[in-house]
Amino acid sequence: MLRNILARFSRPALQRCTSSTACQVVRSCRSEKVLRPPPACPTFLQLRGQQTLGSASLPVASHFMRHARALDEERLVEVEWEDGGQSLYPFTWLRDNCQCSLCTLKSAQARKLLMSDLDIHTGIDVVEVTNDNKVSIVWPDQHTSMFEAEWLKKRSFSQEARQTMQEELFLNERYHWDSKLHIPTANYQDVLNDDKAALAWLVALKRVGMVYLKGAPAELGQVARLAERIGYLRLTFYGHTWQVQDKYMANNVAYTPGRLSLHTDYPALHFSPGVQFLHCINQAEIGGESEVVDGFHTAELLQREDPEAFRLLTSLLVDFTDMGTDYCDFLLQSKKSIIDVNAQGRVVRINYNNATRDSVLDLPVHQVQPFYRALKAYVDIMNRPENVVTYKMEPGDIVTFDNWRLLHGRRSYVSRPDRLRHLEGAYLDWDEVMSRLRILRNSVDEADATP
Ligand code: OGA
Ligand code: NM2
Ligand code: ZN
Ligand code: ZN
Repeated sequence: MLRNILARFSRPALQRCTSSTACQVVRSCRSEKVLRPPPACPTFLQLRGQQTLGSASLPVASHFMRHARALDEERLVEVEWEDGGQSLYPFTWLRDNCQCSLCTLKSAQARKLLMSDLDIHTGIDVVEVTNDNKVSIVWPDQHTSMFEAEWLKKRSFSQEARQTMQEELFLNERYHWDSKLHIPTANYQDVLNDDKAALAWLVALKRVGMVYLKGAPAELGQVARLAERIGYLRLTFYGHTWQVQDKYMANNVAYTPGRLSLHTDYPALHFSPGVQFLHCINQAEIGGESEVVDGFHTAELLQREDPEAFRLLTSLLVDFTDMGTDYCDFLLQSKKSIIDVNAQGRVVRINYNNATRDSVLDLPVHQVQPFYRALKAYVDIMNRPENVVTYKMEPGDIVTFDNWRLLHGRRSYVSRPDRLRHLEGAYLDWDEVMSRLRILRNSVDEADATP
């Protein structure tokens, strides 16, 4: 069941997924279900109904226009579609988005028209539907604009159309999980070589927050190759890629054999890395198991169970610090709330590493104990066995995950010089990952549409 769900995420049209090999690309490594959507998210069934991933990017059946007219009072153009539906487009928006070569640089798909040249009170002289299914507009200064039906349809201002478009662009619907998660798994070589496998990987990375890749060579350089498959990696003070090993005079607790409690990486950066890759080159014989938790799921549990703690963790700014020498010398300071929510109150990022949380705490004295109580409440929820997924990486395994969402940890291990535990890591940002996802989706769609 999960396999189908994940495969479906990666496909532009649900019904086209049935026997395709893309369905096999990302699969769960344990059997039977568990992605449980939170109450705030649509259920699988609802998502199925919406078909949000693909409807706008598919080679859709043409939308024909019956009629277009100017509503001069409201300064809106009303388009009537063949199916009887109507869409409204503001005059100002239409003028701003004229597609002619004076107003748009075609080679960059970018606006040439300057804001200073846009009349935001413009009227319309003539509007009509042409024989080749375009809206033609003549503006009062006799400038002419042409808009294709498909182009207009996708940009409809209705609530439903906007939601469909935003979902296609950003894949914001997420699947929350607990300890019963079957980590989506794909083959490393497939992801490098096959576009459908790469697309399935990135879609599951966005939707679920984590994908396990198996079958990489147990040698350095693989996280960099994987980053190049996407675009480029994110350089930080720990280097382009970094080696998680027991190091003498470690500049980070990660470079010791000690236990790492559940954390997100690098809250000491105001813009922390969105995505993390960890590649196991060598594993310890004793210890070194990995733990992961869905930070969004657990944040929503906190919100439900302890609203006051949630309020404090989403509002109080906590200081983080990191200092040392690696790529070069560094002395970072940041201020973040442990849980970031967006304007709609939805959890969008977790910022928490207990090792780099600063002893400088910029709070009035009476807020200190309430802050600790709130943080403890969140950490207690994270650590509940029903929320934690545990696994032990083997040489050649790569875990790829959403560092804005997952908290990850590592059990302590017995360090042996003759069998050094060694992971190679790299960071990326979500903009680059989503860019590759959109490009892959377009090319996979096109390949599928070609008979
Ligand atoms: C880290 C980390 C995990 C591990 O280096 O930040 O989380 O298994 N490492 O060593
Ligand atoms: N490393 C693994 O926030 C952190 O310090 C996470 C970063 C050292 C690159 C660890
Ligand atoms: Zn123009
Ligand atoms: Zn880490």
